[in-house]
Amino acid sequence: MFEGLRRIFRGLTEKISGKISKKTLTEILDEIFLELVECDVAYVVAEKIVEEIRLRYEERPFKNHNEVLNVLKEIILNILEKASNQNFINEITKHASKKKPVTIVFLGINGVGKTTTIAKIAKKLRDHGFKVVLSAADTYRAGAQEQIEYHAKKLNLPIIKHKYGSDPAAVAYDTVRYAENRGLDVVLIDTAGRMHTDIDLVNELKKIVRVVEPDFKTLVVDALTGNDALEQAKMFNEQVGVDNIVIAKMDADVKGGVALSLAYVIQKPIVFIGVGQKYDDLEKFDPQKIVSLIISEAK
Ligand SMILES: Nc1nc2c(ncn2[C@@H]2O[C@H](COP(=O)(O)OP(=O)(O)OP(=O)(O)O)[C@@H](O)[C@H]2O)c(=O)[nH]1
Ligand SMILES: [Mg+2]
Repeated sequence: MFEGLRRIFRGLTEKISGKISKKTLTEILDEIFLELVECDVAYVVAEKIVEEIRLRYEERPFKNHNEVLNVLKEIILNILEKASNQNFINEITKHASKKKPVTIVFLGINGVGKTTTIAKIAKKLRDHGFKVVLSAADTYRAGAQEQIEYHAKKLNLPIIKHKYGSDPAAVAYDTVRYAENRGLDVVLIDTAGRMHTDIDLVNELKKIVRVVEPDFKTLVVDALTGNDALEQAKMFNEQVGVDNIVIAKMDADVKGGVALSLAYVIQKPIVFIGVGQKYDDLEKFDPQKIVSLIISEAK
């Protein structure tokens, strides 16, 4: 994870510790800008990083490695912290104390990791003592129901499903009723992956949202899709509304820019990152930890 960004900042640290001319600084920063963009850092975010470094250097040239590292850490932390802080489990606890069940609809394009993320979150909630039910509201993709049923069995959780081709909003609605009747705490609603440009499927999502009025609309994006993840987040937010975000497949992404881009541009809570295919491969999004992965002393 984050190897690309780590390499860029290591190189940069070497180049700007010590006295350099304004012209050299500009050349170095131009190069860094392009490297950042190649690592999936959105244009505006790369620009922000480079300008911050320039300002800080012009205020006071960096004397040594340590000074550079401290400034870079501060800049990156500021960007990551734009994703407002939200402790997912605390948030669910808070909601559940007022109204049960807490309902969460998962959104995202095909194959990003929605169903896997639901299973991981279901396990986490179950382990925290919440009574969880899964909703197989992907009635569209062949094999989708069997996939989420498999997780329900493995995790020993109830699941509500209808036939393939049936109305996903009806499945979601039935799951909420089921939870209400049994006093369950949390409903996790799986949905069919859809391109954000597919109007019919987006309308179907809107219908689910109208019918169940979820407490959270959680967008799942795939770290490997780079800048497209940002476009997806913008579109889903405009079309359906997004309350918080999970970045899946961080483990498979060597670049790392997507976390910076989403945090800075979308400014919604990033609640988890997916770091593998197993149930426990879901970590809290921790800006401090990410900064220490990205900015580290060369070894
Ligand atoms: N390495 C890695 N793989 C993941 C992660 N999350 C999901 N996957 C894998 O990504 C693939 C797609 O995951 P799904 O959960 O089926 O994705 P989906 O969004 O539900 O897909 P559709 O239902 O087809 O839209 C599977 O092979 C998962 O095992 C992750 O954090 N890391
Ligand atoms: Mg799925």
